[in-house]
Amino acid sequence: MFAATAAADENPSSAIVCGKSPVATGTRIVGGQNASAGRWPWQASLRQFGRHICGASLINKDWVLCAAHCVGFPKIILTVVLGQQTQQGSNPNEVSRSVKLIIKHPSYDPNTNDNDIALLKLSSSVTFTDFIRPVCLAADNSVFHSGTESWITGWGVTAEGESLSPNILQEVEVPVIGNRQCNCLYEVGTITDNMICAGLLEGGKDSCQGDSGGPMVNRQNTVWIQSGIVSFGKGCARPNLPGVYTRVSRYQEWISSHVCSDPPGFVQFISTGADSDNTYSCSGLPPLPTSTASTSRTTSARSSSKQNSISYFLLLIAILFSFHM
Ligand code: 4AZ
Repeated sequence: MFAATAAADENPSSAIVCGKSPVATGTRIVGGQNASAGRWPWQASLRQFGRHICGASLINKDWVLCAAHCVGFPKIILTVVLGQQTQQGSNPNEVSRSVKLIIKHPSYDPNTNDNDIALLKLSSSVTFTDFIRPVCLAADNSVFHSGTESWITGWGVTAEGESLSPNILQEVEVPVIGNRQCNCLYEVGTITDNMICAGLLEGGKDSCQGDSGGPMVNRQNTVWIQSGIVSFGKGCARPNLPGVYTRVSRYQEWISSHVCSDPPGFVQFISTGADSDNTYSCSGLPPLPTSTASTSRTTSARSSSKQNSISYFLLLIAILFSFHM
């Protein structure tokens, strides 16, 4: 009895422990700040020949979530490092694993960045500590309204065009920008339902090269829920060009189909009130998905069928008239 409890505490299920940061409070990431050790215990560094190439996030004891565009390399040259605060120097809490399996989403499209998601299985399980813990994942019925405050973390460069990465993990807070508005800011059609945008319209805060694959998270009560995976953007921190993230909630089924033992914690993220994005419009966007819009669409469908009847009637008159001639 005692032994069973102790064993359960040593390796508790990911769905129960997910998303709890032992560091209560705290902003390269562009425009961010140094993160304190242990604040983002799911943050992983994906390394190629020992060099940081991308971020990733721990979702249970055996798997990290990453971007498909990060894993174009053979698994033999990749390692996943967890529990790090700095890229260089000694990290007493650091644990490193090689990669046993890479599962890229079968519908990943490198041209459009659609479905930019991949799962990496670690060579052996990790033990959770205050510095190594899984994040919760946004369940498929999650809703993120425009303005929802989100945090992104990573060792990516701190300015567009820079080549040197920061040593200390960076964090930055940015609001969600709804898909309608984000489509208007990029070219309409660029932002699919599998993506979620976040950033400041005035620019200055963003993810950047080297942050790819890493998590965007949102706090709900006491747990952190991953809503996005750093995917792409036009430059970094430019005004009116927010960062674009893979929308994690669209992949609950896909993730669950591959990660079977110790299932990750899927948590529904709820936004309350009205979403200002629903009334956002620009040319080229489909009609507003509001009830008035759907009513007017029904009306216009009805009126167009009425117009059709009139046309047929006139055509019939014309045919009858031509017979009389
Ligand atoms: C990159 O090159 C990259 N501002 C990642 C994120 C963003 C831009 C570029 C978003 O990995």
